[in-house]
Amino acid sequence: MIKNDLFLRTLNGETTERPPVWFMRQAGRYLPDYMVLKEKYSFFERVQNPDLAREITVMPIDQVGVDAAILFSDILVIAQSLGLKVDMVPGKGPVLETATTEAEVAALNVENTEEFFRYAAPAIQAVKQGLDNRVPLIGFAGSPWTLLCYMVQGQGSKDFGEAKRFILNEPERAKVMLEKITEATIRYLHIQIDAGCNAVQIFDSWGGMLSPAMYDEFSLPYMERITKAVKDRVPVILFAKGAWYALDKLHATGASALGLSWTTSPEYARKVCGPNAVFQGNLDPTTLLASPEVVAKATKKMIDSFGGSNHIVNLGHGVLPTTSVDSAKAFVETAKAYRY
Ligand code: 1CP
Repeated sequence: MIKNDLFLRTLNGETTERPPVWFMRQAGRYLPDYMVLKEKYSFFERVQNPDLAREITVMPIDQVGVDAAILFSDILVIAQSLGLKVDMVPGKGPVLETATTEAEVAALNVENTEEFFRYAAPAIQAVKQGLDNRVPLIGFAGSPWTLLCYMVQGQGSKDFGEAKRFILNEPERAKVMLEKITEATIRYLHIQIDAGCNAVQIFDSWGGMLSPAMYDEFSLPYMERITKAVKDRVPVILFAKGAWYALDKLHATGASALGLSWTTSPEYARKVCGPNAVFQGNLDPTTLLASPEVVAKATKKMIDSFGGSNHIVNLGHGVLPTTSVDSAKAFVETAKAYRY
């Protein structure tokens, strides 16, 4: 039994005394103790070594007091498992081998998934020990479209122009790739759930870069397949950043909650999905650059705007590396002091 199960009860649609709170990207990025580990070990050592994965994943529980942990890993592990090299270049971000030709896409190897992720169960079990049933553990993956963005572009981008060019010029090949990413992702999520993850989130970080029609064709069907494959085992949260136009369809997948970015109003989301939908979000992450007093006020206002219950307090995207620990704490403490 998990002692603080506020997050799981909210995902289950239950009315709780206050909203649970956690941060997207809480396990890396801004905590000073993480920065020390970042200097000492490579990114994939931090992901794959059980002791490091445990220390980093548990850190925000001990230091900031959030109501859920998210496994320390990255969405790009699926590109690796499919056979593409991924380098985390300090100061630059990820640089990947790409797959765009027919032969390169054909070579992406779904059958390698279990072999590649043999490190994951020991890492997750170590994290679960470190959590000692205090709070639930969230597993995660990227959406197939967001993965394709990196696997075609080879790095982050403001517009993912190469990825867009690829799906426009080679839609059928793109769909073969999206199918393979979907299959590998479902297998990986089952590994995470088998090892003890209590919920999973799918990050469609670049979903909102697609037009509504393109979203229906290149992202939604794959998000839906993943959700249907695991939702009877654990609650699923779908976060499609900026894809406000797809909320009704994402809700219809049977996901337990939908993440909202800060450009989507809670009023609009409620109107589209109904009073029983559970939402997660959605404070603008730059708000946390302000003083703790300003953060506390903005957080309370944001919680009020969700209208009471069926809400998981979070940011509208990942916490920024320049966030101060005091402002992060003000966000968490405001949610914890709130009463419906
Ligand atoms: O060594 C480092 O600290 C490198 C920075 C870093 C970290 C801490 C990267 C490289 N990934 C991560 C961990 C990570 N990534 C987590 C778990 C830990 C945490 O809570 O921070 C999660 C959930 C992710 C998810 C992720 N990776 C997303 C989806 C969420 C989002 O922010 O939109 C995306 C798009 C990535 C790709 C990625 N990995 C790393 C970077 C710098 C990026 C962004 C690249 C870009 O587009 O510019």
